Amino acid sequence: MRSGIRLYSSDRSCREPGATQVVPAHHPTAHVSRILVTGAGGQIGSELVPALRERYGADRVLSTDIRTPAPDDLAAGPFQVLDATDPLAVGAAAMRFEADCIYHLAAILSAVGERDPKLAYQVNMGGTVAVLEVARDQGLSVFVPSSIAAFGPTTPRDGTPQDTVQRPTTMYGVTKVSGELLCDYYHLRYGVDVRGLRYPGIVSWKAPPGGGTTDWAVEIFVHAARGEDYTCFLPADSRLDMMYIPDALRATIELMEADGERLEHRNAFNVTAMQLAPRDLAAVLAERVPGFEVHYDVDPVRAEIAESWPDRIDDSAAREQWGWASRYDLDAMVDDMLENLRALDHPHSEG
Ligand code: NAD
Ligand code: AKB
Repeated sequence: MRSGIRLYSSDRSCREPGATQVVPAHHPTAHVSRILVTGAGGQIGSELVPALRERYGADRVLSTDIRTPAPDDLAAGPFQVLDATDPLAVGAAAMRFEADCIYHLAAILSAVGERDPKLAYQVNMGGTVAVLEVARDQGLSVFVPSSIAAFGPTTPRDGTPQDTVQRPTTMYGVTKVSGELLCDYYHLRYGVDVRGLRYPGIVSWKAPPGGGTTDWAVEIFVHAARGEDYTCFLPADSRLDMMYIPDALRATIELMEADGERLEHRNAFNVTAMQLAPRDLAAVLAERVPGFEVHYDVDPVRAEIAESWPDRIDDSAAREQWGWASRYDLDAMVDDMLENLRALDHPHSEG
């Protein structure tokens, strides 16, 4: 059990001030968090920040990114332009905001990372080290997401265990494994309460995805909601783990609120909700959108990346150690995605 060799015990996870609609309260002892979120303008951050604000209070969550958000998002709570790879700037922002927790989302994703591996290395490793150093210095807790990309072609593909071979073949994956190890090191060596999830591909409707291999699973919905056919860049049978954003947000907050003493693992937990290939989603969408068709124009780079990732990861460690369970299955996700996208005036599209 890894926690048995912990050098210090300074668990300062983000505890809730009171029950909200996002996740049920776990802790009777209210510890009111002040949270700094890096990379907050991305696919996950643009939904995690509102969820955190709903739970902890709008003025207790500082949204930061290198990009300035849209005016509506700016009005919703505090925002600061912040380069997550600059430790002095991150440290000053955390100090000024009196943060006790950082959710570190700033990253370059897999497809963009293969186009510019040096940038992926600089942002992903530079950002993670900067945030961990600030956390060590100021005694903050930290959430650092990993990914199914932390696995590689020599990893067992079906029922991928929590602890297994991790030899990824993308720069993104290399930074994710290195990030997991660094997070474990800062926990063991300095007692930093750092936790992480290996997110699968995240399906969401609010913000476009940021340049990953699983982006097709968002783009296909945007096209279907507009009544347009979709041309997919992965092969029809390329199956990967996926999760709908409400489950991803809940997993994130539940992990950060979990009792640290129960966590044998920390960086990072396998979590999944469903396994999807383009063919599967195409079939379910065609049932709901008459005439909807998916065509294939396979991008060999992204197809090879997808081929190197597992088909189905085993998330039993998360289930056992902090009670993780997904709620959205394929049908529930499809209905909710279509409803939300159709309600938008101009559904985004990267496709
Ligand atoms: P995204 O690409 O949509 O957003 C990343 C954000 O980081 C962007 O808003 C970008 O402007 C910002 N950013 C880039 N460089 C920065 C820097 N130097 N300083 C500050 N901000 C910077 O990514 P996402 O999908 O929201 O992913 C968030 C985290 O979750 C990442 O660590 C990613 O690896 C992980 N993850 C995402 C998925 C997914 O399907 N979305 C799956 C697995 C893991
Ligand atoms: C990507 O495709 O790069 C991300 C991920 C699974 O980490 N969505």
